[in-house]
Amino acid sequence: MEENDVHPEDNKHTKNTENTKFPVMNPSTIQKFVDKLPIPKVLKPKSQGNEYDYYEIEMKRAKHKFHKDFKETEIYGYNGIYPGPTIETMKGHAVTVKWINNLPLKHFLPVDKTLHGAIDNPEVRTVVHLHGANVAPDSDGHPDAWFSRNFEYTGPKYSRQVYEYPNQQQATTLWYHDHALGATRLNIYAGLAGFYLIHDFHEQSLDLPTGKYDIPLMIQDKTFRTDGSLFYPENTTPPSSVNPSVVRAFIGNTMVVNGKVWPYLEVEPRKYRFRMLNASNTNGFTFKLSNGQSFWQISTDGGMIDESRSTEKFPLDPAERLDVIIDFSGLEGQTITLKTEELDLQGNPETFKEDVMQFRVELPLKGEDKSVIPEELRHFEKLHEDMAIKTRRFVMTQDTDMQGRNMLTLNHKMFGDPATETPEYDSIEIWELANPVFNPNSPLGIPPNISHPIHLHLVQFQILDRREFNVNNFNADLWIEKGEGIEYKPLDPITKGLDPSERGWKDTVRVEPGKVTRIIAHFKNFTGEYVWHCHILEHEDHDMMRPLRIIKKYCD
Ligand SMILES: [Cu+2]
Repeated sequence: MEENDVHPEDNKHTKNTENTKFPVMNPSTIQKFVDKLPIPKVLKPKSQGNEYDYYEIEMKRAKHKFHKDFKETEIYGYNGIYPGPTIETMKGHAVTVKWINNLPLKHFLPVDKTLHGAIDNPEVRTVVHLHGANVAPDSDGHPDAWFSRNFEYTGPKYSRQVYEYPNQQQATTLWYHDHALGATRLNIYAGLAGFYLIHDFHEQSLDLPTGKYDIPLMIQDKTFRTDGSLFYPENTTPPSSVNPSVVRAFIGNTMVVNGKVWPYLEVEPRKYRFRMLNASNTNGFTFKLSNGQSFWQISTDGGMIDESRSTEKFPLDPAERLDVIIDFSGLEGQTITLKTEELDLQGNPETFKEDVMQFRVELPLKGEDKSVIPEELRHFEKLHEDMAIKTRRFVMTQDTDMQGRNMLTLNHKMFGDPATETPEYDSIEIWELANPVFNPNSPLGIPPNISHPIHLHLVQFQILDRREFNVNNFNADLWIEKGEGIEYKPLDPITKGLDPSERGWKDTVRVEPGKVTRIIAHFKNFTGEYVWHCHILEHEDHDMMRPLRIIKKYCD
């Protein structure tokens, strides 16, 4: 694996390791559950108004303590902290943020200078995307709207310093993170990610656990060197002509929650709401509890589902969110571990990453738990197939870049190719996303069974179904063109091939191997230039991203 692929220049930009290469830390040497789970602080606005609040957030290099036994680690953080500060707001109350880049010009992680956006541009470029938000294009954090320190260098789509978030959508768990073209995988891995929570009156009327009983969990896999620094691979296998070079997948060997490696949380014997976010670069996880207890799911990416549902486990791919209630009442004195059910890319069990964090039911109950798990949560407005005026079809494809490296693409198109996804304003479309399984023995070395978490900016959509097809008898071109050349397998009429946890508003969907996943979206509220892409950061940085242009309808 890439983990052994250490380059002498790896630590060039860290202070205390000049020309020294520290090996990758063996995760078995790290003591688990010795650090308290940090809860990111809610940021106070710089000024408050009736119509909007104004914030300033500065991206800074900082030192961060990932584990009590580690030395301090160099990170990039919003306001110098990781995770970044949480922004909380009410629906209908706008937020404006001046995003300031005060980062160094040279990156401390290995920069691939051949990727789109990276050629002839400063190493450290940033732009902030509020993931899942319905915002105007010039505040969306277009990957080409990047800026370097003090706005000295800016990308071709850069237009403003202060971003505006109208917050007209329902209560939900969003997250903000870096989105600079060709640098996103490094910037998010370096620490540039934080929570953004929208509340509304309906949510407040439901008596859900709130305040200190409502906790966001940012879950990421990371790998460290023995000096405590963050490890990110330099090169790919097979050898590439480029060094450092983007990798096809990054799989860390530890689990980090809210910035601590394998933390614990002391809880009262009562109900808690956890807003779970998988903010990993590549890795998807299926979560469960060590005592077999059920979670109560109350939301998907875009907000509340119609009815709460009990589930023993649920999957979360990169960028997906899901809010759950865990009821610890009656569990006094017990320790429950949040676990994953994982296989690594080679199909072996993930020895270290099966543990995520611990809940210790050790705190005394402070007053009666008056929170409830409502059966009915919110009326859910279903988008029906016959509302769609257009169907588009996409295949997760493979190509070769200018350097001869293999890459993943969407319909064999590069990010810089002219926009083809141009929905009309206020129109509803169905998108069909096919993921053929590639030959596992092919020299491409791409894991054959990987799902691509496809993310559309601007909209929350719904998943219609996910249907298996015969990958050995698939004519991709004919299918894209005419919807023919495909042999579908039968679809379960009840489940429609979906996990029960994904029935709700989504902004990111798992395009699973060997299947066609169909989504339906209403492109409304704004027109202009957005993007859609795979949220495996190593894929989006290497062209698995396309323009999404919402165009005005012309009246006759
Ligand atoms: Cu992907």
